[in-house]
Amino acid sequence: MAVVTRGFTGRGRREVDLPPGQYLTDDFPVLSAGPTPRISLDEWRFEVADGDGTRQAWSWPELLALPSEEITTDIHCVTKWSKRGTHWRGVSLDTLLSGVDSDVGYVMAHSYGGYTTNLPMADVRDGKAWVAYEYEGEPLAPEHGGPARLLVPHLYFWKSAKWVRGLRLMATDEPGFWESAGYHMYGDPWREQRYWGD
Ligand SMILES: Nc1nc2c(c(=O)[nH]1)N[C@H]1C(S)=C(S)[C@@H](COP(=O)(O)O)O[C@H]1N2
Ligand SMILES: [Mo]
Repeated sequence: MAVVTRGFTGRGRREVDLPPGQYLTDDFPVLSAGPTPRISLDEWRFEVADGDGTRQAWSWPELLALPSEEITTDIHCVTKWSKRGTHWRGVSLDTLLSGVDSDVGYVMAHSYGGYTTNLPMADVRDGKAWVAYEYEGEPLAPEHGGPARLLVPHLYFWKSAKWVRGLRLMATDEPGFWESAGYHMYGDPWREQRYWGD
């Protein structure tokens, strides 16, 4: 049986430290389940909604006034491309969730345009998730989720909701858009959790 060493490609790109089944790309593919929604910054809001009707909302200037962070991270799409060392700027969800009960187990991210994706609360806290509004030093392009998207790079990239408009807190886990269509409820690329049953 042939032994194939996958540490390097022909072009010398490192493929070690990539999640199983992924390949590297230098492109930034656009993956959207529908048309790109256009949101005017005057009307843009990011909202955190509790089950009991409590809401907190930030306008666009209010979001920009919050402390922001620079994030350098690899990203991994379930369609098998990965991209190294992407640079973002955004507000940590630790900041946006600081007023929220830490007992809440899950959140549903909601997007302008109707997309949803579910995440455990633990996965959007402790420096693991952001509302990102810059990519490579420029305002985030509409096709990539601008004005702002979720960035949760330790999970497959479908969890990083583009055109994010808020989080709804949930006591129990519920599937979002792709999860209802067979994608994994959690989506850890390192455990190759692409679909139900993985
Ligand atoms: N609102 C919204 N967010 C979304 C999607 C989508 O269709 N709608 N696609 C997801 C998927 S499957 C991926 S891989 C990434 C793609 O982000 P990109 O288009 O910036 O590469 O966005 C995720 N977030
Ligand atoms: Mo994806």
